[in-house]
Amino acid sequence: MHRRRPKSRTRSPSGEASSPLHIPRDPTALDHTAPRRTAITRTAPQSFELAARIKEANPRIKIIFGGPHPTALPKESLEFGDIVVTHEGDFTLPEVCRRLRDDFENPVLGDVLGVASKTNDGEIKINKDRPFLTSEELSSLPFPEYTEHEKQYITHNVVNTSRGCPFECEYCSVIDNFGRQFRFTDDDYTIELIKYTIGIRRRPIFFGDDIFNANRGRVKRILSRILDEGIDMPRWFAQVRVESACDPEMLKLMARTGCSGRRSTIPSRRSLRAAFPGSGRSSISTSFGAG
Ligand code: B12
Ligand code: SF4
Repeated sequence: MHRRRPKSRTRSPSGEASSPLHIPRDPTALDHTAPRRTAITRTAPQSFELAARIKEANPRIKIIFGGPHPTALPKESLEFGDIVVTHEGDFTLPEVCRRLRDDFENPVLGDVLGVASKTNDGEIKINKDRPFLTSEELSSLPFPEYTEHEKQYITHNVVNTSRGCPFECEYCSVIDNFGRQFRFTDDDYTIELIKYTIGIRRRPIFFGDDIFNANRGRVKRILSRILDEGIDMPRWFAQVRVESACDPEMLKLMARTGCSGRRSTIPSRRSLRAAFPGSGRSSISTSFGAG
């Protein structure tokens, strides 16, 4: 059954009715109305169409793209927007906004790591990458905020406690976006983030970590704390490698804390053999059969 969506027409903070596109009248307004578009490959065409419509309405507006797709193909995104933030945007986007505040028409971006941009003459510049955030930096990021409007659409709360993946499946875009170095939030931060997320709106949790069990000791510690602290977890899901099947203790902790589903990567045979010489078809079937 489809739930009816609320009408998309909304009000700006000033109370003024705005169009569903939320095109700011003042293109230099770098508040939440400034067009910043995320794109994965599946949604890139819609993002590009939206960008084209915004530019048509007001060509002075600067459009900033980010996300896995613009990171992989920045030049393509620059056909529709002005700036691409590649890889992680946590530190790069605030820096780009500072540069736009300094000079909106001709921002100096040449020295900002993790940026691709187009000059007013159409020249494309792709800067060097910004180093990935460390575990300490990830553990100091503010928790995600949602407007009341956004909260209405939450069907699952996505909680991210790590980035990157130490494996290298050739079909996967994670390495390109977040790198091979596995970085993760510390235990205290992770527990607080989980509690905070449950408080936003009680919905099932999807851990967006590409590989939730990459550090099994850490996951066991966190799940044990959830039990010890009596955190009332909603149903939760995570993406794990089939190797979790080799760890009954972890599977039990997952089940006891309310895990009701795992999306398992079936790695390429090459990467599986390199990482776990003993694993293979039997561990895959154990993983799907367990829990
Ligand atoms: C959670 C998730 C989902 C959830 C989303 C639920 C939700 N409400 O958020 C669900 C299950 C619905 C989902 C569905 C799909 N997903 Co998905 N998903 C993820 C996952 C696991 C986590 C996303 C996340 O929160 N990441 C954490 C944040 C911090 O990272 P991020 O979004 O990349 O953002 C950072 C940077 O990219 C950048 N950034 C991102 N956007 C922007 C925007 C601006 C302006 C700036 C400056 C920076 C910036 O800054 C951020 C902070 O550093 C990712 C894998 C991953 N690890 O990212 C896959 C992933 C995004 N999904 C992917 C895919 C393919 C899909 C589907 C197409 C699958 C399918 N076949 O149906 C669908 C598409 C859904 C749709 N919209 O049409 C791919 C995209 C690959 C690609 N080439 O683009 C990914 C990367 C997984 C993978 N490795 O293949 N997904
Ligand atoms: S294990 Fe998963 S996240 Fe890591 S490279 Fe393979 S498919 Fe990508």
